[in-house]
Amino acid sequence: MDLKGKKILVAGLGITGVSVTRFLVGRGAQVTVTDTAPEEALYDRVLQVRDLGVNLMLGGRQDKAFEAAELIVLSPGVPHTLEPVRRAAERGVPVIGEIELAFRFIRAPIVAVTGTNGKTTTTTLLGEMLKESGFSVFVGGNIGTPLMDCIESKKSLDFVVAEVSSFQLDTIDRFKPKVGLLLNITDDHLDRYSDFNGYARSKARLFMNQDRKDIAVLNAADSSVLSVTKAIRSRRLFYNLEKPVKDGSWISGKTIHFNLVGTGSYQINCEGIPLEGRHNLENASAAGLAALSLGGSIQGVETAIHRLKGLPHRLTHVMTAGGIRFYDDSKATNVDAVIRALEFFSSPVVLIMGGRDKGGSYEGLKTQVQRIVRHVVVMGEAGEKIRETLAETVSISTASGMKDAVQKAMDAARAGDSVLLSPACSSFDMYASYAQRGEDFVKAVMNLTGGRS
Ligand code: UMA
Repeated sequence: MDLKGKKILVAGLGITGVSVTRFLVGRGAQVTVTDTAPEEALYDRVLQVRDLGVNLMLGGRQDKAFEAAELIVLSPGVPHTLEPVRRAAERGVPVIGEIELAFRFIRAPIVAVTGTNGKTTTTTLLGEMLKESGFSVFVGGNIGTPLMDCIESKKSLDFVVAEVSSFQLDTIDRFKPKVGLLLNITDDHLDRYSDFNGYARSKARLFMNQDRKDIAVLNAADSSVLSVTKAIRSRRLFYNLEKPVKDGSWISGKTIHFNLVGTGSYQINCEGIPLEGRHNLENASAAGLAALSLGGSIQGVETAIHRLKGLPHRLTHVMTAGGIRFYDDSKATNVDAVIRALEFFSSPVVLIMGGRDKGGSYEGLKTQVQRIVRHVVVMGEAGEKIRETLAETVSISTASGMKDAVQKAMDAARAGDSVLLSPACSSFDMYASYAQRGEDFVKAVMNLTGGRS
């Protein structure tokens, strides 16, 4: 792809925009960067690109910039359905995302992981399995490090392991992973897609350029995954099966079994691994299949499964005070993730939920809430909608912010209960990220309990 002298618009100055801008300037492109936020709000990021000689158009509408571009690179947070983007595409201007641009320059085979939940854990595990098998690996994408960042690295890479979101898949063109993993599809991001099918179709784009030599690792227990991948050309490896299979993986008790045509049969005992819960056995099965199919060793796969500790803000035990256990699950930004978290508990839970609504329904929570939740505290923009859905199932109070939410949860909890932050919503009404929300929860817990167990 020749970028020299090309007029390129980079839309969005977040982590992605900064990396893309640096890369394009390095390749001699004439870059304009737009962001709808004002300069004051983007201060740190403006500093990172200011001296690169790019044209910055910040705040307000930027239709003119879209009209002048010969190529548009969208950040994942900028919908490809925006009016100026659509008009440019209709005029024949290529509109791509960062992972597509990166794909054109990355030489190592790409392994890409998508799904509604479990992406980050699976991506991290897979990276570790390949490293433990002796390969040189870059891990990036939606996990927080743009894929572009591996291109200028001097290190020669055996594999690039990428976590990819539906937003990123919306703007691919030729992106073709050697191995693609689709973990599950449940309601999420319905504020950005017309309906569930639109979201599911976007996930299936992961496989659209794969051929018979490529591999799709698919969750056999997820009917939406099966339905959107019926027509793909790739070799399919199924996991999360109950019974032995010829080419795939199944789970019995705490043991994961792998059977791969041309590779062999293996089993791994997962008793006592740090990643708890059935869903993590599923994540480990998916990652293991991918690693083994790429030549990873069973020892490498096993070592990574036994070593990897839980990632931050995913059902993380913060502390125990006055007999009440506090858990930070701020990463649970959709209903399915909250259900998974509640399944983990066998004693009553006081649940803190809410944030920015994503357009789905909270109905799916009712069974688990009825089973194990003593009280719900709602907050943020979605608070009222959650209250309306669960009002007849459980007692509910409304909090003005995180500190108030933790206080109300402590008032409702009894010794032996757990207080769980598992919001089912994005954080963007109150915080810059789920991580910041989780940190605020931990701070409130520390303040209100005096930080003592
Ligand atoms: N912006 C515009 N116009 C718009 C919308 C946004 O100019 O119409 C601007 C915003 O003002 C902001 C910038 O775009 O300054 C932000 O861009 P971005 O939202 O794409 O954020 P990045 O910092 O580039 O982070 C993105 C991913 N963010 C999203 O998908 C929302 C990060 O995933 C990812 O780690 C990073 O690229 C590197 O690949 C985060 C995420 O929440 C963790 N992902 C969603 C999820 O996991 O559910 C998909």
